[in-house]
Amino acid sequence: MYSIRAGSVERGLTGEIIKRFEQRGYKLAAIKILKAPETLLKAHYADLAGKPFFPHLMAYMQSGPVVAMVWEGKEAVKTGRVMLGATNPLASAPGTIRGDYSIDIGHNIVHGSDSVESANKEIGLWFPEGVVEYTRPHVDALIYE
Ligand code: YYY
Ligand code: MG
Repeated sequence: MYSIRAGSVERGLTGEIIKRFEQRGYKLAAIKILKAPETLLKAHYADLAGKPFFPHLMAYMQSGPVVAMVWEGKEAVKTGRVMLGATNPLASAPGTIRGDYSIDIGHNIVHGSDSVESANKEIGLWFPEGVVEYTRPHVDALIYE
C-alpha cells in the first residue's frame, strides 16, 4: 500500500509517482484521493506514536490531500521499498522516488508498506471497501517469464 503524501499531491508529483509503478509492470488494484482523517492516520502510524516527530507527521499528513494506492505484482512490497529509496531522502539514491523529488525526511514524498503483513493491515485501513480484482493475462505474459 502506497500513499503519495500531502504536499506531493500539491506539488504535482502524483502522475510521476504513478508512472514509475506502471512502467515497472505493477498492477494498479486501488487508488483514491482523500483528506486523511486523523483516526486513520493514527492507526496507520500507530507504531510511531511515541516518536518525537509524530506530531509533525500527523500535522503534515493532514495538511492537504493524499493519494492512496495499492500496487500488485511479484515482490511488490520489497521492490516498492527499493523504488522509494531510503527514509531519509539525503541518503536515497538518485533514481529512487525520494532521491529524485525530496530533501527533508519529514517531507519525503511517499509512503510504502514495509512488509506484506503491514501492507495487508494498511490496505484494510485505507480501502475498507476492498481493492479491484482483475486479470490481465496478455500483459502479465509480457512482464513475467
Ligand atoms: O517506512 P518509512 O516511511 O521509510 O519510515 P518510518 O520509519 O516508517 O517513518 C514514517 C515516516 O515518518 C517517514 O516516512 C517520515 C517520518 N519520519 C520523520 O519525520 N523523522 C524521522 N526521524 C523518521 C521518520
Ligand atoms: Mg514505515
